[in-house]
Formats: sequence, C-alpha cells, structure tokens
Amino acid sequence: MAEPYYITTAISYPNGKPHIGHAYEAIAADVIARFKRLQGRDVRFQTGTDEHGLKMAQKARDLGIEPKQLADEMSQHFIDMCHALNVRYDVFMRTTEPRHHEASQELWRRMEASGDLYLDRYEGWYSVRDEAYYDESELTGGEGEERLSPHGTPVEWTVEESWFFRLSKYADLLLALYRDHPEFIQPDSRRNEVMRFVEGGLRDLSVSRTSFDWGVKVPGSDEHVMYVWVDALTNYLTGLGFPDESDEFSKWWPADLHLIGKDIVRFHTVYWPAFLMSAGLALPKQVFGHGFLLNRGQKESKSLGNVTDPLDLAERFGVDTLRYFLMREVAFGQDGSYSPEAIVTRANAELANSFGNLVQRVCSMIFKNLDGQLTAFTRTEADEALLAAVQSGCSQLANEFEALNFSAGIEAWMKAVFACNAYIDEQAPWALKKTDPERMGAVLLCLFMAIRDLTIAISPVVPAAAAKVLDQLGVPAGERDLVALGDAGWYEHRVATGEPLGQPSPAFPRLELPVEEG
Ligand code: ME8
Repeated sequence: MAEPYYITTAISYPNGKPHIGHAYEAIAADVIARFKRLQGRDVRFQTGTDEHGLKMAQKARDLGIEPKQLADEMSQHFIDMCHALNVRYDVFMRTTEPRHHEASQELWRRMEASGDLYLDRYEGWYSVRDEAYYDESELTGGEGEERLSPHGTPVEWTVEESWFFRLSKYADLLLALYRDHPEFIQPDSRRNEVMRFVEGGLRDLSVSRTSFDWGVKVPGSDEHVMYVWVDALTNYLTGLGFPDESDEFSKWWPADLHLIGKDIVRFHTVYWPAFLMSAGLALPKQVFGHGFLLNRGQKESKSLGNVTDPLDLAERFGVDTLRYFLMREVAFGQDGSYSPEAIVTRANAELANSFGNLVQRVCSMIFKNLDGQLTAFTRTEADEALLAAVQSGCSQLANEFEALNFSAGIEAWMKAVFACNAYIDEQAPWALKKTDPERMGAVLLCLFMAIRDLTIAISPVVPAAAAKVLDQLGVPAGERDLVALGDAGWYEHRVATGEPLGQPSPAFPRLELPVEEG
C-alpha cells in the first residue's frame, strides 16, 4: 500500500478575488502534491477558504450584502483559480460548512475538557486586517501617530468579555517541540523567529468575541463566536472527517505539510500545536512558511494600482509558463519578484529555446529521418555519458524537490538539458544523415530516451506541456513516475511493439513581450 501524504495550503480570506500570492501558494502546493504522486505516494491535497471573522463581516457590510453571500461569491473565484492554474486539489474546504462548525466545536470542547479555557475580559489591541491580537510592545506609532501592527496594519483598542486559552501553559512544551523536531518549522530563519517569540514568554490567548456574531458559536456560550483563527486552523481536521476519528482521519492525520506564507507562521507553529496538544491530537509534521511575491519588488496594493490578476498572467503567458517561472525564479522560502519581462525572459531562455527546442528538434528528426521508428542501438561512450548526465540531473531534481528547493532542483534539471543540447551539437545528427545513417539513428534514439526522463522529472511543474510531450513520445500513462526514470526496459518494449512516433507539435511556445513593456 502506498504511503499516505497529506498536504494543505492556508485557507484564503474570500473578501476579494484571489491575488498573485494566493496563486503562488496554490501552485507550489500542487507541484509538491504532483511530485509526491510521482514518487508513488498516496496524496491528499486540501485547500479552501476562511470565511468567518471581522474582516469578512466588515467587507460584507461595506458592500451592503450578507457575509455568507460574499463568501459564496468569492470562494467560487478561488475554486476557479485552482482549475485555471491546473491546481489539482482533493478537498476544497469552506469554513461555513455545517460539518466545519461541528468539528470546531468539538475541538473547543476538548480544549475545555483539558481545563485550558476560561472566561475573562479582553482589553488590548486587535488588527482586523491581520485578524490578530498584538501586544503593546509589538506596535509602532503612538504619541499622536496611528498605532500599527508589525505588519503595518491599523490596530484598534478592544474591550470585551472573552474566553481565553491557556497558551502560557504550553510555552515549554512548544520550545521542546522546536528543539526536538527542527524540521517542524521550516525554513530555519522562520524557526528562529518563532523560537525567539516563544522564549519571550506567552500570554493566554483571547479565543472568542462577543461584539459580532459572524463565526462558529462557542458551545454552551451562545453570545460568543470563536476567534476566527481557532476555527480556521481546524479546517485541516474537518476535511478528514473530524470529529469522526476512524478510517479517513487516522489514515491522513497528522498532516505531512502545512504550506503557508511567512506572515501566518505564528498561528501555525504556536497556537495550532498548542490547541492540538490541549485536545490530545497529534501534531503536523511540518509547517513551511514560504516568502512573499512582489510585483517588481513592491507589495501589491489597491492604492499603488499594481494589483495583478493571476489569471490574466496565466492567460497571457500560459499556465505552465507561469508555474515554471514561479518555481524557478524564486528561491522557495524567500521573497521573490515578478514582472512580465522576467517571465518572458526566463520562459524563452529555458522552456522555449532550451528544452522545447530540444524536444521539437529530436522528435522532428525521428519523424522525418527514421519514419518515426524507434530501434535498438549500440551505445557509445558519449551516449552513456549523456544518459548518465540526464540521470544525475533528474535525481538531483528529485532530491532538491524533496527538500522543497524547487529552484535548485530545476537548475540541476536545466544543466541536463544543456548537456543534451551540447551533445546534439557535438554529434551533429543532421550531418550524419549522409555519412553514417546508423549512427544518426543512435544519436536521435539516445536523445529520445533522455527527453522522456527529463519530461517526466519536470512534469510536476509543467503538467500540461509535459503530458503533451509524453503523449507525443508514446509513454503510457502508468509509466510516467520516478521509478520509470533511467529504465531502458521501457524503451526496449517500445522498440518491440514498433509503434511509430507521430508528427510532433511544439509544447513550449516562444513568448513575445508587448513593446510598451519591453
Ligand atoms: O492569511 N505572496 O488568508 P490570506 C505570497 N485566512 N503569499 C502570500 C502573499 C504574497 N504576496 N499574500 C498572501 C490568511 N500570501 C488566513 C489563513 S490558514 C488556517 C488561514 C499567502 O487570504 C498568505 O501568507 O490573507 C497565506 O498563506 C495565504 O496567502 C492566504 O492568505
């Protein structure tokens, strides 16, 4: 039985349409999910929308509609975005679903049963935009200036009756967790930040609100709704059928990876494990806080007028191109920048001119000069060296992807593509056509084997183009996994069946940049 792998993204606030950051996270999670499937893992990939809280309630009020209507409309845009970007999730969780209310209330009851919840009065700062409480010491401004959170969002003084969670009780257990499981928070820079924060001491956390009612009701305390982060984090359990802890749940929980952005690492690595410990549930294996995507180095905002619709980018440059660019350009974990020029430059240099051109050249020559026939051939030293370089590139890609170093993995893969291009130039099969047609055939068939492996290896990043190439090469759907890499048996089988290669058509088009942006 294949080993299960459960990956989640953050669930997005559907108070507007998805932006490029949402697309980035969804694509990265999809690349990981596809890579794990390629390794033969049984994958479950969950994403969704975070529909409660003050931010949603205020946005709906501004629009003069009910929060549920806003959530219904906007969550559809997130579903559509996933489909448009070829993000193949298994579960899309919406927190307004009745089963999610049940799951959140059960988590609450368990925390209460552990003696970790008590009623008190909250007095302090709250940022609606971050849906977060802040300590006075974390704020900037004051003395006539506006008070701002560490993320630069406005905060308001809040006084209300509230349930509290005994977070302070968990500080030592959390520090032990970070020490004993350095892989729990990644990358290391984020782990260090969280450790400093917890070492500074933890205050109990206000976990309910009474000043509005758009949320999950606190069991037995009807005038309270849960703090939106309590219910939001619970989504990772709801999707597995919690509170029913039988088959589905025990198969997938604990999650292998919560993939989230750097701004919400604290919620996932301090609050969430503490809630789970309190409720007696296992902890996720890893939380990875990726960096932020910036538009020409700047944060996108409505006031700067630089907000990009990710679907426009995908339509303009192609879904696979956008996916490739995002995974290649940005060192995963760090912030990255994008612009139309950068996308076009990267896609043309690597996908169109290097890899696409290689595939197109080789397939056309096999089609024209060998009537599309694959035959057995004797390998020379140069052929063995090329195939070894390709194997090494593909296995480096797999090792780097395993560690979520996508950019480094693709770079190693690109080196193998360059090796193929150098080999084709050296061997010059077009010149062999007259002088040594047998050797021309061997060169092309060796390249054919190389291309098959390179295409399988990069397929998590560019799934549609890879499928097109693999269809063209005649690779059966069940043989497109990592186990197949370097397997000459498959090639021999193809030779034996004698099935010819069809007329090739380009899978990676060259892009043009409109003059005004060049
Ligand atoms: O935080 N670049 O939702 P959200 C990269 N509902 N990632 C970005 C980004 C950017 N410019 N901007 C945002 C929430 N993100 C909560 C999560 S999870 C139980 C609840 C990332 O819609 C952000 O870091 O504000 C987060 O991981 C995700 O997009 C959703 O952000």
